[in-house]
Amino acid sequence: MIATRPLRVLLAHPGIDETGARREFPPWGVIFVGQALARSGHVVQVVDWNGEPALETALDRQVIDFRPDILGVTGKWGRAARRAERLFRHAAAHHPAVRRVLGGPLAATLPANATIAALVNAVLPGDGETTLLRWMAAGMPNLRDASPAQDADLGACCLDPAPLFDLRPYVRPAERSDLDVPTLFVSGSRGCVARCSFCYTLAHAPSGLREMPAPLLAHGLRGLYQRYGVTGFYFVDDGLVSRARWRRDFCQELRALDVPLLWGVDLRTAEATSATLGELWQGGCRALYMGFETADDAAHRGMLRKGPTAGGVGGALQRAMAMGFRVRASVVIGWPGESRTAIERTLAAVQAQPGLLVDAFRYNPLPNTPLAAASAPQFGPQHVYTEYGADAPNLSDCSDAYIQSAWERLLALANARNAVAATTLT
Ligand code: B12
Ligand code: SF4
Repeated sequence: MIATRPLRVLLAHPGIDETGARREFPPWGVIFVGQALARSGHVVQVVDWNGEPALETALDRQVIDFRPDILGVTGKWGRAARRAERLFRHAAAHHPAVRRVLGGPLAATLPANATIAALVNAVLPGDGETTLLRWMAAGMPNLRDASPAQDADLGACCLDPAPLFDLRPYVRPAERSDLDVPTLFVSGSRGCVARCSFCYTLAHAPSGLREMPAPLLAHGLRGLYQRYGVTGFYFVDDGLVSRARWRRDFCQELRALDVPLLWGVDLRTAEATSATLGELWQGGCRALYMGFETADDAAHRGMLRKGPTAGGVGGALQRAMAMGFRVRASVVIGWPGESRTAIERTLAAVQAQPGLLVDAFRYNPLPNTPLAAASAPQFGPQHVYTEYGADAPNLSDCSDAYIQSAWERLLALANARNAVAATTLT
């Protein structure tokens, strides 16, 4: 997989903030892609443009200083899509010799009519480490319908990207991680074991979960502790601890380390048995992100295809909180055909769990996901700009006015909860 000559590749995360340059989440996607390209002899520059107001000027500067052959950008729905589009539009108009590539979650869920699709030479879904190298080796052709690559060697990922990228600005007192120690957000896997009908992972990583080898990951965390003094890690992964054997190995590796590390991770409610929770706790896990989605357990098993949860979804959250985990849950209203009664039940269920931190969402139909198969094609070329919030289309059985008021109540609840939690952090 070697291109004819070393190429110069500028890899950018466009970020989501228009100003502020906040450094909270390292752009792991382009970091790992950059590592793979560098290992293959290419010359790489990785930039995080979160909070950069003058994206176009920043790109001009990189083109003059770094002289890239390729501009690769991580694509995600919402503000990130808008910012990626700005970069591609400017590059196409002012630096047409630079080949333009869109990767990341947006590449797997990109509507064919999206404005951004016409501004790039290639759309590469799945693992960028392999898909980008293959595209380069093929002579950088125009390419739209690539199938998602799922063959990156996760044993070659390195959690410390120095000197390619500096993680120091991302070590923070962890407002979002819910760990009370200096924390880094890290990534240790790809894909997910589950098949939820509304989720991008089916399109992005259809073959399921792949983890970094447990000893390598534990060793990587120890290295980050040594270099940056971080004692907390939050995994941004979708399903890192789903497989029992890997989870056991990882927890064992962490217990065997000579440094006390705390960590947090996403956990499916269906997996939150007392035994699994106990195992995670023993391994130093203290914070969990769980998909509550709706209080309607039948919808969980049916429409959402999330599988059965022992004692119901609310029961799983309670179990985890009772053991001492700090739990944050994604709560979604506006599911297709959802009734007012169902939404009120969800709001009441969240209200009834005072210790629960809440991420509030409105359902947004993503193309290439089973639940959106019927609805997604009807939206226009700007659909990729929608957040899972106030501007999401209303596919429920309720009026726009009711959805708006329910959304405001959910947001108020989430903000109040999360503000209280933030003040408890040291
Ligand atoms: C951290 C995170 C955030 C952070 C900020 C991220 C940032 N730095 O800007 C916060 C909390 C702010 C956030 C917010 C939102 N997020 Co978010 N977030 C994530 C999360 C958890 C981790 C991203 C990550 O680092 N992954 C690890 C790396 C290794 O994976 P990766 O980025 O996919 O990269 C690989 C490939 O995609 C590819 N690749 C990546 N970049 C490139 C570039 C090129 C050129 C190529 C070829 C390949 C390539 O190669 C990489 C290595 O294999 C993901 C879920 C996830 N696990 O990925 C969701 C996710 C990206 N978020 C998502 C969404 C929807 C949102 C929101 C819109 C939700 C909302 N409130 O409405 C908001 C708004 C964000 C926005 N408008 O951009 C969706 C995106 C769906 C989609 N199809 O676009 C995801 C996938 C979650 C989900 N399950 O739905 N998010
Ligand atoms: S468990 Fe989460 S990441 Fe996995 S398929 Fe379901 S919603 Fe997606």
